[in-house]
Amino acid sequence: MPEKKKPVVVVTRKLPDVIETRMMELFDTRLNHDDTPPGPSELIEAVKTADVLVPTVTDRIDARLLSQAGPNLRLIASFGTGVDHIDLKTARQRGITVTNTPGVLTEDTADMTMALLLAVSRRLSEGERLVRSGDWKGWGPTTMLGHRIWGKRLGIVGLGRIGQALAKRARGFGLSIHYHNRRRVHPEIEGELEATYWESLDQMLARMDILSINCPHTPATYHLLSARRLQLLRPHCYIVNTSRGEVVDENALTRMLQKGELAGAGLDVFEHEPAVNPKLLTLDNVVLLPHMGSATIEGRIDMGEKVIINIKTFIDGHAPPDRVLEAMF
Ligand code: 8YV
Repeated sequence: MPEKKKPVVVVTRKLPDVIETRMMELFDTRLNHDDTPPGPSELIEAVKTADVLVPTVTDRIDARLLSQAGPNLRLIASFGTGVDHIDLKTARQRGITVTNTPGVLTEDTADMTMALLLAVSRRLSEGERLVRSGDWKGWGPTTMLGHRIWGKRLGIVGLGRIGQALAKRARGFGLSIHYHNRRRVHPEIEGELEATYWESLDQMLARMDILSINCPHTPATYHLLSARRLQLLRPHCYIVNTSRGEVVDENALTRMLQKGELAGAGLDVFEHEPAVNPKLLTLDNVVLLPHMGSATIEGRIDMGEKVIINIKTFIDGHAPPDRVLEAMF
């Protein structure tokens, strides 16, 4: 019997070696060895030739690109949890299944959120810059004072998987947990986290000491933290974002930080990545990271394994475990 033709899988970025090796064994895989993000023409070529496309957050899979897809493209197995870079509606209309990699980056992202929360409130980056500058004159009773987080109120916008993992950690640091969600979480989870639900985001904002953004970016959450809502936060409040830059109006946030209308911000994500509002770079009260919330070796391998399982089950004729449905977002 002739051997079944392997599906053509186009991977847009460099993935961990073990993942790439396994993909080469299983599929007719086209890798990106030097990790240069593909330009528009390379993406068009990819969707024309692939049976399966494996993009990441840095690839814009919009309606225009999908309109150029060849008849073989049946699956987009994204390497990542967020799917705001993919036009899900157009994919569905064209009969293309979309999968993602949920669950495996929850703990790493929650760790990074907690790290940013501490870094901004205790001025870690500023302190480090001071030591490295050689200008440190020694300990002083009133130098480098930050704010205590124990006993403060943490408002979580989006108490999903990552939000809950953050809440568990934050409780250990003595923070009380407040949250706003589209839907209230199960009473058992609320009880376990001793979390207070705020149906009104506006009301919650006005009462928090620290705010963490943990909801996905969707049309409904674009600029959820608008200029008007940011104004509801009190001037001593810190804001942390490890979700997507688009959820917060970055210009409005920057203006408030400049004017001292907010105490500080810890940002791992930006509205126009990799571009960062240049004014943010000049501020001392912000900690800025290059979208590294889930960047652990273990996490990347787990994500790759999820991608492989999704492709394998799909080509074997089954529903892949991490199918993304528009209604989920
Ligand atoms: C990933 C992320 O590293 O998965 C996500 O949604 O934001 C990141 O942590 C990235 O998306 C990989 O494509």
